[in-house]
Amino acid sequence: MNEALPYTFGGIQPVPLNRAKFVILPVPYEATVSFKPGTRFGPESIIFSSRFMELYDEETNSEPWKSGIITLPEIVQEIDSAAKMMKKIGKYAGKIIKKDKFLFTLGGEHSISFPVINEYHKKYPDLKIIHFDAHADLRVEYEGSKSSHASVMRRVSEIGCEIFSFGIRSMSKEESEDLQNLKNVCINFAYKCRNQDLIDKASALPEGNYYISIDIDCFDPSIVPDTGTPEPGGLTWYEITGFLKTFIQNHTVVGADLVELAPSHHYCASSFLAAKLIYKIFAYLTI
Ligand SMILES: [Mn+2]
Repeated sequence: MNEALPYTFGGIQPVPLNRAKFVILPVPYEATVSFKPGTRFGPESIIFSSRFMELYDEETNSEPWKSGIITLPEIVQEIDSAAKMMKKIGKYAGKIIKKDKFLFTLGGEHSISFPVINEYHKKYPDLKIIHFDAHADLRVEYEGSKSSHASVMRRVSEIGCEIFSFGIRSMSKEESEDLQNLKNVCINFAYKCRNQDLIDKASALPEGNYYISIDIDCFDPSIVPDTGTPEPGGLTWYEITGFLKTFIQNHTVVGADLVELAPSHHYCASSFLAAKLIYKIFAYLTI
């Protein structure tokens, strides 16, 4: 029994970078929130909760922590400039990606995904995106910002990545019209992502190198109320983990992020779910 529980993801004792398969990068960035604030507290709440998870995964009979998980210090927010912050995230992420690590970035608002995906795209020109979200995030710009959380998948589409979005149930008329011309974006609306239908879609996706971006608001608000814009009609734990298990078993996944958790307080179920979902992904990647 350890006498001290480290303040790291999973409460795991730090290992040197060369012995770690997984790297957690906390990015508590929040600048372009449109409804309920608080995503800047997402990473610390996920890490706090993760320290109380079981490190044995019963579903896969595995112990993902043995592959080596390290938690990096958080990236300090650049308050004056979104562009400066995006550049800083890209620089940090790029260093880890070059070392062939599986980078798992914790937001913060969804805009932080773009600089990380951009770095992965430099390494994997065929990079494809699995995007779980209530929102399409395809706006050209939002409230005058091209780096808004509501524009992140538009930016990703512009660099040429193929995007497969799941759980979408909120978008503007303009986004819907633009979708006709966005040939590299495939939207799976929430009402078509129910139960086994969603899991069946996982094995049908094309081969390639994938990055998974999870906006926590893809879950139904009855399961995850702690997010900036909770939309009714969301997905369940078993729908999303079922998809991820099947998808990861049949595809190559090189990086991931989880964003938009806006915790009410430290002990809530939303933060614990986020922590456990990340650890599940590590379990699926190691079996
Ligand atoms: Mn969203």
